[in-house]
Amino acid sequence: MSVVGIDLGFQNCYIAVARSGGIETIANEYSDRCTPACVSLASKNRMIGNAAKSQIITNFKNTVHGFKKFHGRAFDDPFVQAEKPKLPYSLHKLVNGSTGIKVRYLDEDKVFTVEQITGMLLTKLKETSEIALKKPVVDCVISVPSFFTDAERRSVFDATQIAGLNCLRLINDTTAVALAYGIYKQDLPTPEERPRNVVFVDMGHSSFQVSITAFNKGKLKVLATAFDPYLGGRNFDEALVDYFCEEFKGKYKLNVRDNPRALLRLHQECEKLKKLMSANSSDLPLNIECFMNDIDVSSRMNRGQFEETCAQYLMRVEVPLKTVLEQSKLSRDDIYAVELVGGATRIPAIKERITKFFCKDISTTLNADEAVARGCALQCAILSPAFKVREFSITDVVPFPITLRWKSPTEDGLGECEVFSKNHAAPFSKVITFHKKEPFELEAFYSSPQDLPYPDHRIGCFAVQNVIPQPDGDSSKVKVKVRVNVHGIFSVSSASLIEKQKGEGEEMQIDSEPVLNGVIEGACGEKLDPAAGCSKAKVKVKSIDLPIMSNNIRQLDSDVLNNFVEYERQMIIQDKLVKEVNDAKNAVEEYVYDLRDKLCGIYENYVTQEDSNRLTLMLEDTENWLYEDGEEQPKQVYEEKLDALKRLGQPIQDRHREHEDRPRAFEELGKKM
Ligand code: ATP
Ligand code: K
Ligand code: MG
Repeated sequence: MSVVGIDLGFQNCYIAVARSGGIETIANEYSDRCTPACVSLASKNRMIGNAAKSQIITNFKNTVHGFKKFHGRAFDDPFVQAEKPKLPYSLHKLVNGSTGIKVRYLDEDKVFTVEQITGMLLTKLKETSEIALKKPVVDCVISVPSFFTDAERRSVFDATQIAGLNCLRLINDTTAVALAYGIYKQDLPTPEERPRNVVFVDMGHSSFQVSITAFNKGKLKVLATAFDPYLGGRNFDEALVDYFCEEFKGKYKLNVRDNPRALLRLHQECEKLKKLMSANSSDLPLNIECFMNDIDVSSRMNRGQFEETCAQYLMRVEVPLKTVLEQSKLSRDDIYAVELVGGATRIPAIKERITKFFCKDISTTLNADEAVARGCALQCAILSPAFKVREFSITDVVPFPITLRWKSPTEDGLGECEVFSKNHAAPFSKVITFHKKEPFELEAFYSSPQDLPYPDHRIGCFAVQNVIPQPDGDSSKVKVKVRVNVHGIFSVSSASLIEKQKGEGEEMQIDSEPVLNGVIEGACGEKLDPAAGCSKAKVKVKSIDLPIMSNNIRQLDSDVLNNFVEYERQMIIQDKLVKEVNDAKNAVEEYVYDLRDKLCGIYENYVTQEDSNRLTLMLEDTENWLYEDGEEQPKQVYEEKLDALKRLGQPIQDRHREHEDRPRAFEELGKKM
């Protein structure tokens, strides 16, 4: 069983795995530990990660990036509508109202769901881990922003299934970081002592998250989280792009926004400039050759100007810091350390604001880019029975309060109750007792829509079926279990009807308000509520499971999901075929160059002039063929071509090798004698 953690970033993804030596982040085939969250569709195959990133400008209409926030969102969602004009690729409204991504793939117009696109990215990350671990990878833990709502989490979870992964936990970014911080600390306070409170700050490309976590030996408990879901590195890039677009309009009379390629190039250059300004406070140049209409553009900026240009974003840094501190009910003096991760926290002005707010030097003891992935891998190791790792219990929080509203067709009893308050411990199950004579419906929703970074506060409807009155006509006692599971996903997970047994003479109290009993779940699954199904008085009861029909849950139907799983498999096969053909073609090309070099080099004395001339001619023909008729051929044709060349090249190589080996053999012999 493999142990893999994936940081699924808006811009950058990282993979960490457990190996004998411990947790390590792994590199992809480009020797890069960062895999860009980028998918490029083409007429024969897909490119994913680094290969896709290099297509951003050349194949801009079909190269998809910046899609993480489309998870769980409707096409008409204000955020999606605001992103749409800024994207080089097209969005499309799907039949169910969600956000589709329209591209050309295999020479056809195709609309993919965001689950499919993230599924493709996860396929790539899965393959990368399989290559590193040299075995199949299925089990993993994947990070999501702490502010992701039910719909967004369900959507990411669907994507993991499309990629054939078994996601043991969707873990919040800042919680993964907390685990990476805490698990190796030898000096944490004992459970009886006051905990060590640490602030974790993560600003990535798209969002800003903060948590305060309390550590004791062997456990961490998130006290509170806060966020600005729309503040990240990309806002700073965009501010620079705006600035230079304006400048170039006056200076060069260029309308950069009319030219998607130029705009994308400017974006890339602005991001580079932004990073340079983090390390350098002097004036820095921005030069782009042949930018638009054959014009070279150039400009300059320094850190002071950058901070001025981005003032509106820098102002927002303090807000979540304040919120998280208030929510945790701690004072600044209770904070042991402030740890920063995420690329955008490297911006000096952001660091300064955080330092100033907490009146504390900030620590960067964690790897800012890899801490999330490492935390994910650690969680995966803890959950995996095959791996021995220090026990470490994790208690996370519910980011937004959840309320249940219930109604039945004829009974009055319409009511509602907040089942999970803000910052309630999670994962967590609760049992609610109802007294009902007929089936009823439970509607779950987020009860503070004003705090929700998501336009729709509904979670879903759960119909508790087969409820009947007691034989004596009384209401039946119905126990309903609601939970926020390890992924942070809400559900009404089970319901049962408690039937009084005849002759036991039970006097039951009719509750007007439902009774709530809570049980903390273990990190890896469900523990049963000890109180469920048996009443405290010694009354004989029978418990009957009731079916629950869920409705309006924003998750893919199983048929649709199965189709996507199958389609992803086909695309993987297609990519593999294309790769094999390309590899076969490259092998011919390489052989041509290699043999040509050697014919006038090391092979010179092992081939007659006549044969050499003939072979050189043949190599030249082959090279020309590769650019013409041989440009696109089946794999077999390339293999045959290579074989034909090798039939002539091999004897020369053999003669050369034999000659080289002979003196060496004598030497060996000499040593032995
Ligand atoms: P998210 O967490 O929002 O999903 P992500 O995890 O992909 O996004 P990170 O990899 O943490 O994001 O950070 C990427 C951002 O950090 C980019 O905006 C990048 O430009 C920025 N960044 C990286 N290095 C620096 C630097 N030295 N100075 C300023 N910004 C930087
Ligand atoms: K990242
Ligand atoms: Mg991130």
